[in-house]
Formats: sequence, C-alpha cells, structure tokens
Amino acid sequence: MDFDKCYIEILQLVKQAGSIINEKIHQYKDILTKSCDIDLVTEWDQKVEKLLIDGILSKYPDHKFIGEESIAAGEKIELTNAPTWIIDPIDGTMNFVHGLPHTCISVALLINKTTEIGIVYNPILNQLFTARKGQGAFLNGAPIHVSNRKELNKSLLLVEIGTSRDPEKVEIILQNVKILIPRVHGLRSFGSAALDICMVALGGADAYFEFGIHAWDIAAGDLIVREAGGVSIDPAGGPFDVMSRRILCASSTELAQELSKIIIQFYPERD
Ligand code: LIP
Repeated sequence: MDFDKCYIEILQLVKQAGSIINEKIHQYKDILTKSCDIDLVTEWDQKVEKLLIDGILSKYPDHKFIGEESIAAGEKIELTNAPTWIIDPIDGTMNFVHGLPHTCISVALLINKTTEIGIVYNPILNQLFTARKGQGAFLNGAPIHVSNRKELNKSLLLVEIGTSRDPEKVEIILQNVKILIPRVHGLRSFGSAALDICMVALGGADAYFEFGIHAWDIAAGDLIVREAGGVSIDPAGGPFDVMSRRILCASSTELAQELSKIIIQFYPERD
C-alpha cells in the first residue's frame, strides 16, 4: 500500500468534510439522540461519515470501518488485522450542536491493529493535527511536542463529564475532580476527546483521561500524542487498548503513572 498517496487522499477528504462542518455549525440542525437524551447526533454527523467512508471505499474497496454513526446504526464493531479506518465524523457533537467552535473530525488508519495515520481536524478554528507512524506530529504542518511535564502538582489537566448519567459514573467523575483539585495547577473540560488529546500533544495541557469514550474518539489522537513525544496508557497504569473505552494520555510516563495511581477507576461496558 502506498501510504504517501493514501495520506494525501484522506487529507483531501477530511478537508472536504471540514467545509461541511464549517458551513453548518451556526445553522439550524435536526437533532436526534442515541444512548440517552443528551447523547446527540445530527444529520451532519451521518452525512460527514458517509462522505468519508464512500470516498475511502472508492479507492480502497476492501478496507474496513469502525465509524461512530455506522455503529450507532447497528453495524458490528470488530477490529481485525485488516486495514481499518476508525472514524468520528464529528467529535464534540454537543459543541457542534450549540455552535461552540471546539469540535473536530477524527480519522485513523490501523493496519494489523497498529495505527499508521492519525488526523484530527477542527475546521472552525483551522487546526489540522496530523501524524504518521514514526514521522512525528504536526499542527498545520509545523512540528508539535508535548510539554514533557513530569510533576502532577505543576500540571494542567483535561477531564470530561461525558454524556452518561449513570449515577456510579457521575459519582466517580466528581470524586476524581475532588481528588485532583488540590493536587494540580488546574482542570479544564472542552467536550472533545480527540481535541483534548491533541492539546496534550501540543503541550497546552499536560494530561487527559476519560472513561467511557469509544475507539473513534481516541484512535487518531493516540498516534498524534505518541508521535509528539507523549504517552497513552490505560488509566489504571497498564497498556493502552483502543477498544477498552478508557484512556489516559500525558506528557511523560512519570506523570501518566502518578495520575493513574490516584484516580478512582471506572470500567465501562465494552462496545
Ligand atoms: C464525545 C467525546 C467527549 C465525551 C463525550 C462524547 P462525541 O464524543 O469526545 O470526550 O466526554 O461524552 O463521547 O459523541 O461528540 O463524538
């Protein structure tokens, strides 16, 4: 497979998809719900995903997909060794619905379960984060690097509330906020896992963790943060598993491990 060619093709498709998001973010949208009444989806999530999948299939008819909206529509989730595109057409859908310009497209290509290409694109703020395995991470073509911070007490952390209102999960989120407030410089919550990870890759935040996210929210970001010199692990300290619905990424192994030891864990049901 010609990765250079494939990378250029997917970038073109992502830019095309981005112009739809740019055009629609401040317009009226038909809103549907998924797992609960605040798990939102718009017609544009579905249309952007279709544009990306149709575009990829026209060049690579045997490639597989794990796409947020196709899965919501009942397709099976299966990560095999085959070339697989993991796609979130709009990550930060709630932000998109409200017109908050912190929303993005997230696309990753995995082959033999290893991520080769990761792209996260916020078309509203014109932030294109890209990475290819072994080639570094970039924002709009310029190399980016994590902060290298090692100490939790000097760190700025990203945490998310998410859309689950399961009382046990909500309680764990609140307890973790309580545990962390006295131990860190600050906590922030932007509403997009993919962009949170890119902020760690950029060195603008030092760590991010979340329970209950999906492969499509984190697959591209995982490669971007690692190529920027950071780490992704399981929030309990073990190896990262893109299908586990859990992630902790940080600017250094020391920070990731320190954080993993003090947070209360939550294990969501797997997809
Ligand atoms: C969102 C994630 C975010 C999480 C939300 C939601 P979506 O993805 O990026 O981190 O807190 O619950 O899952 O649904 O906008 O693609």
